[in-house]
Amino acid sequence: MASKSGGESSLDRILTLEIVRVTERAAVAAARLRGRGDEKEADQVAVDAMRQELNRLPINGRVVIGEGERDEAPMLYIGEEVGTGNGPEVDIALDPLEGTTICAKNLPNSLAVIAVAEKDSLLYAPDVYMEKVAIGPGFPEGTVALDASPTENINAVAKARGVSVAEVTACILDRPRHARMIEEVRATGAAIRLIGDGDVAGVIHTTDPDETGIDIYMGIGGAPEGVLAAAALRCIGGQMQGRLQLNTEEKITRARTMGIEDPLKVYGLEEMASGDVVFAATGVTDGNMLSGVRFARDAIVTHTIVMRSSSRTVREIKARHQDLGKFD
Ligand code: VTB
Repeated sequence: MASKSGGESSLDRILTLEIVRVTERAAVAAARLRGRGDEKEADQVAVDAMRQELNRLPINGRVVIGEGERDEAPMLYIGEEVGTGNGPEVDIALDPLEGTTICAKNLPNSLAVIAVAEKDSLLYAPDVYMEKVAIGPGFPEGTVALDASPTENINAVAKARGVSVAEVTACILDRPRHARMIEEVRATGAAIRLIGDGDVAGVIHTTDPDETGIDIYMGIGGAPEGVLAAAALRCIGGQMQGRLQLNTEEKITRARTMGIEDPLKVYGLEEMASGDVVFAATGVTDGNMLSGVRFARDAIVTHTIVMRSSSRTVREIKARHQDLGKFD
């Protein structure tokens, strides 16, 4: 069996490069619809493209975080089997277009995202909200926690970095549900980067504050996006906690059928994504870390970050695709 701490793993290292094609292809498809105001269509073309490419991968894959339940998502639904069927059994979390609204409005940081993990190593999160807090690598373990207040978390980050609170920037989704949190964070003297969507990118941005200007992510976003972000942090490093928002009997029951017994549980990084995992994200629109797809006269240029938890290698792949027919 695969080891959980590096070393041997059922994931083939070749996959680390193979999955780049999957997000590249989804990103190119979605990028053609950037700024057209049609979120549904942009999502649909990204799903189609990702699925086609995914089915070429030499894996025995099962979608565990996908476009939704089978009856609501015709493709890449939870439980769908993908890949050629010849290869390791793996779990897949994906979001062919994370930030559909961002893409439709041609705003920064929409991505095509996938994580491929050893079987049974990703949290099977229902499609509910998740409360999240995340920081990048280089902090003492336990610097931030969901049970701490936003003020305490901001102060802890400032203290650990040896800077004043005024030099800390928190990334928060711009939603009415965050009004109190936003007020509290501003009262500390910290700055806030409000984002319209795209909290997978928001969490990843904490891993490179010099580049992105973001030190901490906090607030309530989608649970599937939480698992994807956790998979990314397992590879780059960083800390994250998540708590599902199971606030109705119906949600608690649904979660129980997915194996979640304690509705109030705080999940650490390793509990959301354990074992070996590879993660890739290609920029659709320009962003703080990744450039969006460029349509040049004779080529399509994509920018992807791809990484693997067992080796902690983080690669950036800027690809110039000259055979444009392959995207048809
Ligand atoms: C966030 C955001 C996503 O969903 O997770 C958000 O990062 C949460 O849901 O891009 P609400 O929009 O209901 O607040 C997305 O917007 C994608 O669905």
